[in-house]
Amino acid sequence: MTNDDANGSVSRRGFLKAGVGATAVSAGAAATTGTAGAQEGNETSGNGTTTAGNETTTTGNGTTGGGGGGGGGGGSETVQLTGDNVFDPAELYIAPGTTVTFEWTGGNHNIVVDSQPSDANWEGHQSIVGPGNTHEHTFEVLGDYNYYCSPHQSLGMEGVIHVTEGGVNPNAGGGGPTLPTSAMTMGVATLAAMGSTLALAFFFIKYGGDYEMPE
Ligand SMILES: [Cu+2]
Repeated sequence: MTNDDANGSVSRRGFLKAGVGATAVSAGAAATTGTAGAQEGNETSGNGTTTAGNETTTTGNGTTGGGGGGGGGGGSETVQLTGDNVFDPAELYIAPGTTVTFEWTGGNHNIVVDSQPSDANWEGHQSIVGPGNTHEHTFEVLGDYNYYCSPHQSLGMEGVIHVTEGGVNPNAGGGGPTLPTSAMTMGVATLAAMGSTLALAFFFIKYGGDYEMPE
């Protein structure tokens, strides 16, 4: 309706002016669209990158959460010996030099070291004690430490501590392929968003130019 009138009047008022104007508008549109595209690109790809970064960080958290260590040495973790007859957490990834505190929170348990690196010297806690007791050990040697509670081993009260560089859980890398996939999905969505934004910008500028031209 109004658009038709406007377009009609533009075409009636002279091709020459419209032609020159259209060229100018086209150039302007190209420039402006380019700017809009660049801005949009910055924003969207910035978001995309940030999201990907967050996800990567999440992986890091997962790794750190599993290992807790965070930096070699000085770190600390806690494993509880609970009334449910479990070590909590039963599996731990820590960096060398991390001190693990075992806390008896319920029931009577002990800590028998089943296996550990040949040059490690963790002795565990042979005597069976109850809530309120603690046992500390600083794990310096890389490798796996398997341990169990002798009264409850048959119930599955077993644990393992993995001492790895940086406390990294190598299995957490399995989540890796998921990240690029979602990053790619994000990238496609970003491109689609950019494309539609560019199209919108183009039409806005084009019709906006036609409106202003009649003065
Ligand atoms: Cu036990």
